[in-house]
Amino acid sequence: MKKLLFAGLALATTLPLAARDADTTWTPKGNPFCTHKYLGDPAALVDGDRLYVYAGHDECPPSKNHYVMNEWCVVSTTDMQTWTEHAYTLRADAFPWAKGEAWASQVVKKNGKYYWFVTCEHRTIRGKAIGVAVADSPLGPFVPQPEALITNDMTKDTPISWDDIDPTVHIEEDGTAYMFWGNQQLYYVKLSDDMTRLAGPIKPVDIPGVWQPAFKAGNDGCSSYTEAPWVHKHKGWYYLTFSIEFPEKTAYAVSRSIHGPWTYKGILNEVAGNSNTNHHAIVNFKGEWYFVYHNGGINIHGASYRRSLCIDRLFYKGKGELKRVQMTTEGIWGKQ
Ligand code: FUB
Repeated sequence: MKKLLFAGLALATTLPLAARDADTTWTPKGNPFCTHKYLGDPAALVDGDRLYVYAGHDECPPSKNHYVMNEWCVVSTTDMQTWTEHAYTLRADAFPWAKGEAWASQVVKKNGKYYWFVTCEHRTIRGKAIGVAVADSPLGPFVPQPEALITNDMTKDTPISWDDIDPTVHIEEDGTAYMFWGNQQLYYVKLSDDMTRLAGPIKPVDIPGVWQPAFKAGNDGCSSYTEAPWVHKHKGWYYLTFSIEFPEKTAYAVSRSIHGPWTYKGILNEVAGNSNTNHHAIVNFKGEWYFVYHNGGINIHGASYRRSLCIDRLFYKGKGELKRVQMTTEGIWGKQ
């Protein structure tokens, strides 16, 4: 196990320390908090006394500007101070139906099993698709299911081939799971009890005040939905957070039911430094709420296609409202 003790952000550079056969530990001093590797699209899971953050590996060379993403990585902590990047990675080409491209993902736990929902380019059906891999441990090994759950030919609300991306799964108290996803158009569907099949029709999600192609009538003066949904529940309110516009901000809507109706509440997080995307996760860990996100802030070469993980606090105002996130360099490690 390698120990990295960063003396400060001045040392935050791309260190060649991410050996695949060994865990790597370090103690962050601020945001971005993981600086030895470019990672984007964070998804958070609390299991036992550990917080896991699953993220896509941005491998785009500094001379290029497009996504090069072949695998997802896992970092975790028990105290927010000491972090570990685990040797285990899940590769997009491990999915038999996928051509590659490890876009956004999320891991959820149900009945003692772990389900890693992923976005990849489909091998035979043009466009992005969503699939799932299953494991007995949060660190795998995850076994990819043979077929994709959602393919581009199943959704017709946009003409684009990348509308089926960014899965996020919310599990109700009774165990019923719903998956939300989508670029430009937000969709949701009920999942089967074993989480590996659809258990109902795909439905578009209407958020009045947020423009999506299927809801053209509401276009006047609306923000436009882009991607990256996340659903969580707090004190009887469902919070649906998602990226709007481009470059992206995170916005949110609330409801008393997972099925809506959703009330748009506006911006939660502004454009994140040096990144055109604003992918996030919201998680409660040991009694505190956190906003996990990416920016392009690694010195050197950080950018929209070489993103890095950040964490700041999330606060509720009450009555279904959130305080706007304050992105900070100190993150959760400096004075609040
Ligand atoms: O990482 C590729 C894509 O960028 C994700 O799927 C989107 O959410 C955006 O972050």
